[in-house]
Amino acid sequence: MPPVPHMTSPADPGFWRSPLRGPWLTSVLGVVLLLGITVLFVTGLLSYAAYNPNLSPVNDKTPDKGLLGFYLFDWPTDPHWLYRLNQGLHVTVGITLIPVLLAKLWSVIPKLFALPPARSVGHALERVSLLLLVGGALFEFVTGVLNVQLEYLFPGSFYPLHFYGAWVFFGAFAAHVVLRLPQVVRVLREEGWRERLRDPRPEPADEGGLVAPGAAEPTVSRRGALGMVGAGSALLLVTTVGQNFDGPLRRTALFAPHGGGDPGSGPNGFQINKTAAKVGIERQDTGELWRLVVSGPRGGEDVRLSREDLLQLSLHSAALPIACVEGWSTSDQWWRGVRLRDLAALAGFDEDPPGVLVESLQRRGAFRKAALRDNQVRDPRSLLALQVNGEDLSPDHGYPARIIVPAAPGVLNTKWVSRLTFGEL
Ligand SMILES: Nc1nc2c(c(=O)[nH]1)N[C@H]1C(S)=C(S)[C@@H](COP(=O)(O)O)O[C@H]1N2
Ligand SMILES: [Mo]
Repeated sequence: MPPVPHMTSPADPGFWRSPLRGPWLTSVLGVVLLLGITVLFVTGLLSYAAYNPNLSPVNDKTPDKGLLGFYLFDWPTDPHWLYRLNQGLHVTVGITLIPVLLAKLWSVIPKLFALPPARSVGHALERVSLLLLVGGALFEFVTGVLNVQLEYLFPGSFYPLHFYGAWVFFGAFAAHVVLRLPQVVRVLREEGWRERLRDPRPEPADEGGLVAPGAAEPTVSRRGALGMVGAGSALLLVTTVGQNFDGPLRRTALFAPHGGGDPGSGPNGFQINKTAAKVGIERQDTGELWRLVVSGPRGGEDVRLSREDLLQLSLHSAALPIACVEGWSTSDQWWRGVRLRDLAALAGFDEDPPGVLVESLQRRGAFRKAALRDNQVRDPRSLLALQVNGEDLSPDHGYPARIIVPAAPGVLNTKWVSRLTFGEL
């Protein structure tokens, strides 16, 4: 039958003809998103706390996080894989949910175009909240994916964007869940899974207007449609999750950033995003003339140490991963170096060492400075590492010295360290 000419506007219910659309399909996808987005929100907030944003303005330039930062707490150093797990979950779940999110948006798209724009004040408010919901979801997923893919497209501004966006999105999301959950429970109870999956016919007409009045003949079953969404998610999962490991598994992470190229094998053969060359670290900066400057706050003398001097100090080992906010991480590596708390003692803090401001000799690009909290300085596994896996650090891993702290986000593990200032935070 040729299309009826006057049924061409998306605002017309007859425009949308898929027999699959209906409350049941939307509810199933909604339940998956409810679980997944809750994981994203919780791991996202934790990730932000892990970044020591309260030690601003060094770590974080989010202005007036004020009320939204109410929950911030001192990020612990145990278990040492805490950030690795948290961020692995955040990024992996986020990427895996993309097909589900798109399917969910597809399932309700007729509503986006429905006219009149508002039938009542209540209806108008609901539609505004849906705009925040859809806009917020797209914004969070797009900024998240861009950040993961392009290695901090917006280093300074990603955190505030993604953080504020998360709160707006989650507010609208929570309201949406409260409003819709009763209906979801009812629809899923009444319709039953098996029957609905098998039944190729449209769902019974609904008040919300999701079911197409003039539905076309089915070309794919609900089982097939959900199967395709699931297959899409599974494909993203298996091509993403490998970035949480080293070696051959990492090579299965097709979409993971490969900024530093192949790290090769050997003691220093684990993931590198930013190479020394990329951030302009020159050989002479890290050679004989390099000194670590350690200072305390009270106008005392700075202590200047060469790499030889550091190697004469008491050296300790710790097995710790690097785990980036982008969701990739390494397995535990054996780091060896000087304890941060021993360096604090050199700066005059024999007991109860305070936090420290770490500065790199790097002159351009982001992450040249990071602030660590007192609990991080005190942990005996927190090191100014000089070696890794039994060999000197490679230039790309931060030679002559880098920070490594248990359970901390990678961005706090400053490479090419040149100065430690204790107690000024
Ligand atoms: N000086 C300096 N240290 C740095 C960085 C940097 O860009 N410059 N990147 C940080 C980030 S974001 C991570 S995840 C870890 C590991 O990064 P890499 O893969 O570039 O070694 O190092 C951190 N230390
Ligand atoms: Mo990172």
